[in-house]
Amino acid sequence: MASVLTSAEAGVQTITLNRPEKLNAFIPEMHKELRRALEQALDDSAIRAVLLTGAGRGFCAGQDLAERNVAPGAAPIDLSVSLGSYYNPLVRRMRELPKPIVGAINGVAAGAGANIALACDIVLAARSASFVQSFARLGLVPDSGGTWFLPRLVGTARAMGLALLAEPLSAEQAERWGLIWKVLDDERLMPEATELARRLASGPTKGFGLIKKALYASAGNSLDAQLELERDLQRELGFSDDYRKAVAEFLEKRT
Ligand code: LHQ
Repeated sequence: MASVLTSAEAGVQTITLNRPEKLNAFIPEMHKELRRALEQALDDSAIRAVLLTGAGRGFCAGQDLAERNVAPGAAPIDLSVSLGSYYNPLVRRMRELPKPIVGAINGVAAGAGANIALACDIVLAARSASFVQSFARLGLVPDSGGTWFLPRLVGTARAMGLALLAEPLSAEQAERWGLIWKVLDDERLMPEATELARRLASGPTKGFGLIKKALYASAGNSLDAQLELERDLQRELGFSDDYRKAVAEFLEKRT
């Protein structure tokens, strides 16, 4: 059985992490399949938005720890290898994909799974979902972008509490704190996430790609640098058909 399922409809590629019996914990095969699915989303011009979710009752429990169990007396495992080979390229690919990614967080998102959820551009979560920075329980630091995303999304005080205490944060609290876009009743999650992804897929893809670029660049830029970036991106978009058509439609009072 594939550990990642994909389907495409109405411009949206739906990617479903599919190891439900292990709460969609990552093994190398799942990383490889997810990478292929995201490459396809990048290359296929008919795909204009991505919807990422998990099969079963969890979104993703992070690294499959059965694969990272060090037996007594055995040589330690170099964890940087899996970050360098899999998790870091995944987070970069998601952030750099010039198409919006909607995360539909259907259940618990733990460890790297929580931070992959936060790497999506718009995060919707089921009311029963939760976010756990479980790394400290293993004596690890939050990875997959966690130490970057958390302080930027919720501030250092809350980021530190989440990272040090490794307690589950409910979807409702995550919404109140601004960690995610919106919490939805469980049965509304997939219909609303699909509708949102389709809406994004029918919008100005080039503009959306550059909105991602600008907003994510802002975290490392001065205001001056950001103003210049906005000027450059706007120049590029001002030459696009989307802009020309949208202005004409506005002036002619068409939608
Ligand atoms: C799992 C897992 C799991 C294997 C649930 N692995 N089986 C990157 C690079 C390299 C190395 C190190 O790490 C990283 C990044 C990371 O992601 S580190 C963090 C790894 N993840 C965790 O520490 C989370 C571990 N899981 C949990 O704490 C709980 O399972 C949560 C809170 C997610 C859910 O709890 P429950 O709802 O009570 O479910 P459960 O614990 O009963 O899990 C259901 C099954 O899934 C169970 O299997 P079983 O055969 O007993 O039914 C778990 O063993 C399995 N599972 N997470 N990460």
